[in-house]
Amino acid sequence: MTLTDEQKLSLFRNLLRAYRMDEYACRSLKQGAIKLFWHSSAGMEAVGVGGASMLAPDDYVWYHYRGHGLPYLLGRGGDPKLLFAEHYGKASGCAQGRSGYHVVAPDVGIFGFFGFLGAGLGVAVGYGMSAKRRGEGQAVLCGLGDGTATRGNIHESLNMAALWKLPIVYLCENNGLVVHTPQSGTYAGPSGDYKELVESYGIPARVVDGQDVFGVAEAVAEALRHARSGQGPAFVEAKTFRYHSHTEGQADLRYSTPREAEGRDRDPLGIARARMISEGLLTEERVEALEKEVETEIAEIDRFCRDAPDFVPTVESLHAATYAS
Ligand SMILES: Cc1ncc(C[n+]2csc(CCOP(=O)(O)OP(=O)(O)O)c2C)c(N)n1
Repeated sequence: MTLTDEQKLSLFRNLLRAYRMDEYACRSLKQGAIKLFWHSSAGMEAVGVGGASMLAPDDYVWYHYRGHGLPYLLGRGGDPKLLFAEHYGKASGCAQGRSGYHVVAPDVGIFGFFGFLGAGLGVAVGYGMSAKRRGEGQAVLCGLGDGTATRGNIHESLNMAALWKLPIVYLCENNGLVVHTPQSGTYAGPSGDYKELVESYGIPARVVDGQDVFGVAEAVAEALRHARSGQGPAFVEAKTFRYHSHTEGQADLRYSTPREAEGRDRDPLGIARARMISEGLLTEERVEALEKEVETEIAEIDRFCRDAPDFVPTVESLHAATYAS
């Protein structure tokens, strides 16, 4: 699949937004404006942005939790104001501030998230079944980390999706770390690729450079074509790099070595920027102008979040959000 110039521009713009908004989230957490925590996606934004951008409007997404779904939400065209207001614990957040960090955006096919890693693997099968039964060509994008890929239910999910030929694209964000344990301590597969495990279920799998937003987008677009054709699921494994520690602000989880410096030569924004300029799709001045636009958008988000009314928990409101009656 060859991306159009328009698609490349949109991918670049959303990557830039994901990148700068992650920085904003890290700052806001430090200032105490974000209440709970932030699992930064810094260094990994190209995977969610690239993958989610290739979906059709009525497709479904179960996102990988880094950046709390922000790269996927932006790729889908969702509204980041509501995500941030949720993190600020505001009543105008996407879950009325009740969750503090779980993102829901039904307008773009994001129906929630689970604190329990891998739960989305099972739910994606259900969404895949529903899409297949309705026969309207919908697909499901199921993001997961490499640690999540070592959970037992990966087998149930891959097995049933393959058996029932469900239209699911798995997008594995392989950053080689589970909290701070390297992949060599969590996965026995000899090559370190999940591809070999996935292919044993007869599911086509591809390993791509997760730092290249265009490469991820092309691979996911191809995988979606396969999934929609009735041949069953496909798996894309994006090798990526996490800059920050597991979550922001947890001193005990800080790296002893500066990973950020280590990964800078594979920086997703730097790679995309260089490519856009070398292909003549952007100039330095235009990139600067886009940076300014994103800065303005972030200032508006900040104002929106700070001005919004707080979520005030009451027994009734918590009950209403949890039970049907
Ligand atoms: C079932 C379950 N076990 C453990 C955790 C705690 N936990 C949260 S994130 C995480 C690491 C996940 O690693 P990975 O899937 O590779 O994603 P990454 O953080 O590397 O992007 C763990 C162990 C959890 N949320 N759920």
